[in-house]
Amino acid sequence: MKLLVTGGAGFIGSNFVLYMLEQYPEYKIVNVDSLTYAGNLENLKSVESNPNHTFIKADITDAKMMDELVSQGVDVIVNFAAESHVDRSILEPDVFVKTNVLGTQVLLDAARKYEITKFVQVSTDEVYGTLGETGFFTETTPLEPNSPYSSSKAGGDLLVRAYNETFGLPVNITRCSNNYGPYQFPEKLIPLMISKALADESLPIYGDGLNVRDWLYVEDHCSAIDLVIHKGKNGEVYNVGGHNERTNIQIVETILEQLGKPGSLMTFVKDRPGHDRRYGIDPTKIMSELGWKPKHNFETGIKETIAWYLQNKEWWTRIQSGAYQEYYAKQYGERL
Ligand code: NAD
Ligand code: TDX
Repeated sequence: MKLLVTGGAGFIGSNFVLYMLEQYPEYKIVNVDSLTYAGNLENLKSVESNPNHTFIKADITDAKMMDELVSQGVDVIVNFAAESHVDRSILEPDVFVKTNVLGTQVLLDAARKYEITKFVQVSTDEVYGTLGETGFFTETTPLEPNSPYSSSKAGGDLLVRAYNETFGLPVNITRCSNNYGPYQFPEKLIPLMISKALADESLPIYGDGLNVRDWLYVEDHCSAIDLVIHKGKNGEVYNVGGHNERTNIQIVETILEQLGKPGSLMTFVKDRPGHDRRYGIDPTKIMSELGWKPKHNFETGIKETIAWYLQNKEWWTRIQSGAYQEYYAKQYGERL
């Protein structure tokens, strides 16, 4: 099988490429990534000389290039490429629409033209909007995205749905909850808080810190996508999550405790505009229909993740220079 994986130099995409090359040593992977601030070839060092992995630096909005790549015989496209950070989407929404909506349409056109066997759109629970204190997102929950990021992901999802209905393109959409694990860019909650705590700097908690996220170890997300590629029923959406809901304060307290740092580092700052209160995934469909089961529980997963960031300090300190500092000042400058 030949897979075209987009965004395979980012957090989840690179974990997925490494996972698939290990699971299926005979599969060929063409990894397309434009290497934005979030793309990092260091994540792929261990497969640099693997003849079944080819990296191509290209933008998914480049129709000519995507046409050329898909024309070379691709079975499945897995689309991870996206602008993925909610706070950045509030500062600069335009690139989110370009990559997440237009980029998806460009890939869908190439997929359709060369009649690939499946298009997998890696989406997010954020397209469903926000939950109250009870209930869960199911695949039939209406889409009510609240941020420029989530609305651009919802736009991409709707195009995927339309290409299935209108052109008969075989597709699946996965909607996963918050991921954590190795290679996550230190702008997202868990790696940001680990890096700040290690530097004995303030940990910026938005609002009252009681917003709830449903955390899944990245490898469990990869195994879900693997199953969807091989067993997903045409046109279906699959929610992915492991019932690991935590408030942001709980997450930060766990990190501080494990690093032996004081609670006084927690700093409550101005809330994120449009901040979704709670996400919670109902994964019944993928568990009962495809037999998916997460392997990692949060207690061990977070320990392993913290250990990874401690062992790979160079990986994230290199990232936290130049452009990252500018972003951090813009995002947190007035808040801290
Ligand atoms: P990430 O920001 O770490 O990685 C995104 C990758 O896409 C980067 O390597 C970047 O260089 C690449 N990219 C961006 N724009 C591109 C373009 N125009 N052309 C080609 N490549 C481009 O994101 P992530 O956290 O790994 O998320 C991957 C996917 O999973 C996204 O689609 C995201 O919406 C989805 N998702 C993420 C989470 C999460 O918790 N991180 C949860 C559910 C779904
Ligand atoms: O400095 C911070 N302080 C803070 O309190 C940051 C960066 C975040 N937060 C809060 C906001 C959220 O309630 O922590 C929670 C998690 O924030 P993020 O890590 O930015 O993730 P989130 O907004 O939930 O979105 C993530 O999960 C779904 C990913 O970034 C998306 O790509 C994915 O689709």
